[in-house]
Amino acid sequence: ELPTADSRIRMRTYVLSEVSSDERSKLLKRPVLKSEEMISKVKPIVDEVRSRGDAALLEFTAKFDKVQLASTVIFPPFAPETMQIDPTVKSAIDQAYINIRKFHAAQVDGEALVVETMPGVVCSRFARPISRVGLYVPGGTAILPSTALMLGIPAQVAGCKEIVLATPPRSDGSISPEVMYVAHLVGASALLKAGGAQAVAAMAYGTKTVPKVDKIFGPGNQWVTAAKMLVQNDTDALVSIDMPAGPSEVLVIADHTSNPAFVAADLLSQAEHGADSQVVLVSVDLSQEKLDHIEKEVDVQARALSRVDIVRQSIAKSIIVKTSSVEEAIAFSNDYAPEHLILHLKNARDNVTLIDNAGSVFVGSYTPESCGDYASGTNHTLPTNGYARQFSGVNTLSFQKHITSQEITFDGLKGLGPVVATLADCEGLEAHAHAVRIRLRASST
Ligand code: HSO
Ligand code: ZN
Repeated sequence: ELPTADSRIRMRTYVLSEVSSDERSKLLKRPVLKSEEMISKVKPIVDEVRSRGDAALLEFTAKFDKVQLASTVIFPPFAPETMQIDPTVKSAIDQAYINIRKFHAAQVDGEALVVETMPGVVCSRFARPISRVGLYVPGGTAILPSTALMLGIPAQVAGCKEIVLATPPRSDGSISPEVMYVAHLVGASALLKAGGAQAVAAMAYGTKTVPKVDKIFGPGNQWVTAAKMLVQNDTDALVSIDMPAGPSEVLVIADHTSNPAFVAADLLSQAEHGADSQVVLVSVDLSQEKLDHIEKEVDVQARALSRVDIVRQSIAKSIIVKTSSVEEAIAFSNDYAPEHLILHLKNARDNVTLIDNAGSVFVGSYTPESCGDYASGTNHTLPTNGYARQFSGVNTLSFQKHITSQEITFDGLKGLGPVVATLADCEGLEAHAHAVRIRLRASST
C-alpha cells in the first residue's frame, strides 16, 4: 500500500542559489532554546538541593523519577550482580572501550612545553588533571552506556582523582547494568542515582553524601542544560561545564556517487534521537531522480523503525538544501557549523581541508556517524547549535588544565628587567618596577 502524500515522511526542499539572504539565515538557525524560561524553572530546584542537600535530592528523585530511594550514592566496588549483562553486549562494550581509550590516551598532554624566550628567561607550560569531575549520563527514552564511555574514558586517562557518574534511576531504583559496567570500567569513584537539575546541583555544591566536583560534563535535556548554565555562573559553586548543549544534529553532503539508501540511513540515525533532532541534507548537483530516490528511502526506512513517531516529528522539521558544487555545499555547512558532518562525496577525503566548522567529520560512504557515536574511538559529546564555530568536542584536554611557570636567572633579569621596569613606569605601577630594580641593585653591590 502506497503512503498518501500527507503521511509521507519527508523533508522540506530549498534551492540554495534561489533563497534570499534572509531565508538563508533562517535555514542556518536551530529552533530557539528557551534558556531564560528554563533557568527560572530550574533555579528553585538548584537552590533547594544547595540548601537542604540529600533530603531535597531524594524528594526530587521521588517527584521526577517516581522512585523513593533510601540513599542516592553508591561507591565502588559495585556489586557484580548489578553489572550482569549479555556477553555479546559486554564484548561490544569492551571493544568500544579499547578503541575510545586508544584515541583518548594518545591525546594526553603529558610533556611540559619549555621555551627560553630570552637568554636566562625560561617559560614553561604543563598539564594537570582536573581533580574532581562530574559526568552526567542521561536516562529517558534510551539508556546510554555509550555516553558513560565517552565521558568516563577521557577522565580516566587524564588522571582525574574523583569521577562522579550521575544518571537517573529506573523505576525500581536501579541503574541499567550496562551503565554500571561502564562505571566500573572507567573507574568511577561514586555513582549518583539522580538525574535532571537536582543531579547537577548535587555535584556542583556537594551534599553530605555526594562529592562536590570541579567540572560537570555531559549532554542532557533542557533541565540539565539550564542547571549547568546556572551553576557555572555561581561563583560560590566554583564549577565549570564542558559546553552549552542543544538537540543533536547532523548535516549530510551527498553527490551523484552517493548511495541513496546509505544517505537516508544516516539521516534517520540522527533523527531517531529526539523530536527536536536537526537533520540537514545538502545535495551537490543531484538529479531529481536521485533526490527522489533518497526521499523514498527516508520514507521507507523510517516506517520500519520502532522510533518512527519521533522520526516523523524530527524529519518534518528537517531540510534538503540543493547546491550545484561541493564548494557551495561546504560553504553552507561551514556557516551551519554542524555537530556531525557526513561526506558522501566522490573524493570525500580531499574535501576535508575545506571544512572550517564541524564537531566531528565522517569521511566517505562507509563511515556512518553511528561508528563515532559508539566505538571507533572519537568522542560523541560534541558542540551543537552552531557552537562548533568556537568549541571543540569533549576530549582528553577537557579533563586537564594547564599551569604556566617561569624561572629567570640573574643574567636573565639583567636583560629582561629594564623592559619590565619601563612598562611598569609607563603604567604608573611603581611597586612593580621596584620589584625588578631592587634585585638589579642588590646584586650590583
Ligand atoms: N549521536 C549522539 C550520541 C549517541 N548516539 C549516543 C547514540 N548514542 C550525539 O552525538
Ligand atoms: Zn547518535
